[in-house]
Amino acid sequence: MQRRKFLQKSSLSTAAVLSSSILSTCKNEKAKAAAPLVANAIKPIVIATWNVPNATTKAWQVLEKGGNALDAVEAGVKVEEADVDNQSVGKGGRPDREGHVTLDACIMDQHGNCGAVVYLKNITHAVSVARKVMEDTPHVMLAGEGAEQFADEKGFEKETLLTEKSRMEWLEWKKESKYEPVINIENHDTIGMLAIDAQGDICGACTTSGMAYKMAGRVGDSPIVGSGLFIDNEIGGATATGQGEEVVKTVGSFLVVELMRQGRSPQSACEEAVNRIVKGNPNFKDIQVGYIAINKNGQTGGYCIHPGFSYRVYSEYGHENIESNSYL
Ligand code: SD4
Repeated sequence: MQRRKFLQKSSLSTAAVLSSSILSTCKNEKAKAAAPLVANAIKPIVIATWNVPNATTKAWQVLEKGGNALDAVEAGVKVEEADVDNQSVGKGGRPDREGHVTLDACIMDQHGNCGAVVYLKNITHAVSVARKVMEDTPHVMLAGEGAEQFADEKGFEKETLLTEKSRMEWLEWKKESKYEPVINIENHDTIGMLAIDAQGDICGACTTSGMAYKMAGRVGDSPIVGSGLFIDNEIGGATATGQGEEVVKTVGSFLVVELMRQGRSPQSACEEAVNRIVKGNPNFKDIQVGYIAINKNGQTGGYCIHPGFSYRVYSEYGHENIESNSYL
């Protein structure tokens, strides 16, 4: 029932999207820019990569009380960062091939402000350090030792991020030392989250420990604004999961948002972004990438290369895990 209501509401808001795409065909560029994208908007709403009910519930609780989307996405992804059983993000993450857990994260607000940390060690809540970079520095990204020093100055607690479980798995991996990313190993993982608050503002966050057994120093897509995450408060937002190198090469999340700007639905935009990765890539069957997106109306979409990726949506019309459609 909840799902039906959710879908009905989603298709209701299609009317608004349709009117905006009709407008977008008119010759007057100014009229195009003024397209009423927010009629019938579903808000508040939160969407996150993978089946992360605890994270989306946390974000929803912030939104439900009238909190803003930035606080919601930060609070939501922090749940996964703190969860030692989630071995793709935060504390408990799988290490690089030298046994170090290094975190990448970014956050973006409704004004186009963003902050990111890359190759951060010893701090669980990388997303909160990223937010401090955004709010308290003149920069958008801090890396490695500098990021850790900044976190220290801001009072973040230092912790050992490598758990016994992840350490034992790494020691096992070292016996063969083959870097072969496992498709859908995450099942709930690197978390990318997008939210629209009651004011209609869109914000997003993305946080990860990166690909397991990556080379020391490797940085993926997740902290790269435009690749792992992108928000344009007039249009919508997108975020990515999976093999970051492919997302970076196609500037994936920015691409999804730009396609929505051109009138595509979130679903269609995610599909095109996956197609860009697949097209002309003989190795695409060895790669998993998944995108999720939301537009200003609260319409959502997701798409991936391999089956097995899902995303979670929470709005007043329901809280559900949606199996993403896939290229293969
Ligand atoms: C990365 N995109 O570091 C991240 C990893 C990931 O599910 O999403 N894993 O490339």
